Amino acid sequence: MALKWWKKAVVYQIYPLSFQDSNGDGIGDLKGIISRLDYLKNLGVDVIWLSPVYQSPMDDNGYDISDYLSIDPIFGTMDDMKDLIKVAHEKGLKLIMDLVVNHTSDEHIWFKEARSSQDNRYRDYYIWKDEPTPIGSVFGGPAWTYDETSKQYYFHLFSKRQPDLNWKNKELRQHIYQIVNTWLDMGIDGFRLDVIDLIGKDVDRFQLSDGPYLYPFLQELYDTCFKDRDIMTVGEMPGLSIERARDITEKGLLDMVFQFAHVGLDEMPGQGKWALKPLDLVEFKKVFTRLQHLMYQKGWNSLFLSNHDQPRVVSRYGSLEYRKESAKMLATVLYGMQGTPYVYQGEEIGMTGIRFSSMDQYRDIETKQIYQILKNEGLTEESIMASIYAKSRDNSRTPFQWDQTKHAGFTQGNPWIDVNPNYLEINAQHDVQDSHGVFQYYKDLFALRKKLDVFTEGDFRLLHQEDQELFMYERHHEDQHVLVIGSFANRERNITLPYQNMSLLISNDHAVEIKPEMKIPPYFACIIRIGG
Ligand code: TEU
Ligand code: CA
Repeated sequence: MALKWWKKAVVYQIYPLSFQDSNGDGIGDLKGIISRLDYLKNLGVDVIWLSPVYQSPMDDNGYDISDYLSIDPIFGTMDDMKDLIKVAHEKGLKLIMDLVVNHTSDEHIWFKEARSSQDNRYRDYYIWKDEPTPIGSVFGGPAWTYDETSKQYYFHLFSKRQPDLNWKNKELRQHIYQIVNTWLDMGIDGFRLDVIDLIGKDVDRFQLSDGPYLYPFLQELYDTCFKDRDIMTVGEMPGLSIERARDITEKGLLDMVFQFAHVGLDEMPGQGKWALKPLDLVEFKKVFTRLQHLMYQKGWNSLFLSNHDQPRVVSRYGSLEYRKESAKMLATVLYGMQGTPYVYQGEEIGMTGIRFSSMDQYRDIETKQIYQILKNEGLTEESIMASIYAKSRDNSRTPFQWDQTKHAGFTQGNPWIDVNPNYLEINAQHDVQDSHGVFQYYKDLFALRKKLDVFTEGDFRLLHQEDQELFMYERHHEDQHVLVIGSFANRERNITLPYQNMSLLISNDHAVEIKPEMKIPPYFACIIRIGG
C-alpha cells in the first residue's frame, strides 16, 4: 500500500499571535504568515499546523472560540484565510487547522443562550449541575463555576470562560460535524484536534480523558467528516495511554496522536507540571522506546518536544552554553525516530525560553492563575518563579525572532508580549545565513529523512539503555542501517562503535572523526550509515 503522504511530511506549527505582524498592531496575523511562506518552504516544511484564528475573546489565546466559522479581526478576514490556503497550496504547502471542540468560549452564542435559562434549547449543549463535584481545572481551581442567571454550576476543565461541550448531545455533535465539513470544503488539509481525548467524558462517573464515549464519537466524527477525504488528522490526547493511542491510529479513527508519555518526565510524579524534577534520560529513552516499538507497523507516531504549551526545547532539555549544538542534538535524536516530525515555530533557529523580570509581563492565563494559587498556598516567590521560568507557556509564545531590527522584525508596533532580549544574537536572518546554524541543520536533517526510507519504515533498537548521558539507537530497513547518536552530556566523553564500515550522514561537529573508539564533545550528535 502506498505510503500515506503525512508519514513523510514535516509539519510546522504556527502560533499566529506571535509569528509575524503585518499591520503594526503588535499582533501576528494571516497576512504576516503569507509573507513568510517562502521561509517555511526553504526549511523543507510540507504542512503548516495553524493554531486557532477563529473569533475569540482571547482568554486562552484563541483556544476559547466564540464563532467557529469566522476569523477573529485581529488576525484578518475570511478572505485573508482563503488567501492563505490558496497561496500555501500554490507553494506546495498543505495547511491543517486547530479544532477546539471539547469546549467553546463563554461568548459563543450557544453558551449565551444556554446560560439564559434552564429550559433554553441550547442548555444541554453544556454540562450543568445543581451542586459541584470534586473535579479540578487543568489551570488550577475547581472545574465548576456557578452561573447566577440560571442558578446552576457549569463544567469547565480549563478556564471558567471555556465551558465544556456536552458531546452526549447528538444535536451538538451534528452541529460540530457541519462546522468541520465546512472547513474541509474550504480546502484545508486536515486538523489538529485539541484535547480530543476529553470528548468521551462521563463527568458523573469522573471519567474525563479516554472516557466511555470516546471511541463512538471518534468513529462518528471519522465517518461523517474524514472518511472519504485525503486529509491528515492528529489528535492531542494528553490523558491517553500509548496502547490506546496505537489502537486509535491503527483503527484509523485519527491518523496520529500527540501522546504525552514523555511530556511529564521532568515533573514530580502526580504533582503536575509546576513541581519540578530533573529529567532522567534513562526514563526518557524508555518512553520513546516503548512508543517506537508499540507503533511499529501498527499505529503512527507524532514526533514532538516543542509546542505552544511546552517550554522551549533547548532550554528544557539542552544547554544555553551549548545552545546550537544541543538544539541540533535534540533534533537529531527526536527526528531520527519513526513518526511525523512536528517543528514548533522558532525551534528551527534555537530560540530559548524567557525569564520576564515582572509577572506583569506574563500573558498566559495558566501562568497567571498558577502564580496566584501557589502564592495563596504560601510558596516563596523564588520557588514560584523557578516553576514559572521552567514551565510557563509564555516561554514559547514570545514573538518569533526574525532579525536584529526593533522587536526582532516581528512588528513595527508594540508587541502584545515582550520580545526575548536575546533576539540580537538569536534570529532567523542571522541563523539562516550561518552554514553551521540550527536552521541549516534542520533543513539537512529533513532532507536526509526524505532521502532514506529507513527513517519512515525502519525498526528501532535502543543501545546503551542505562547510559544517563547518551541517547543512541539503530534503525534498520531492508539494506539501510543507520545509527543515531545524541549526547546530553555537557562534557567531553568516550564512546565505542562496534561497527566496521561506517559513513557519516550528518553531524553537528564535523571536526569529530567517526571511528570505532571516539571522543565526542558536549552535546555531540550525528547519524551514521552502517555498511554503506
Ligand atoms: O492543551 C491541552 C493540554 O494538555 C494543556 O492543558 C497543556 O497540557 C497545558 O496547557 C500545559 O500546561 C490544549 C491547548 O494546546 C492549550 O493551549 C489550551 O490551553 C488547552 O488545550 C485548552 O484548549
Ligand atoms: Ca497584526
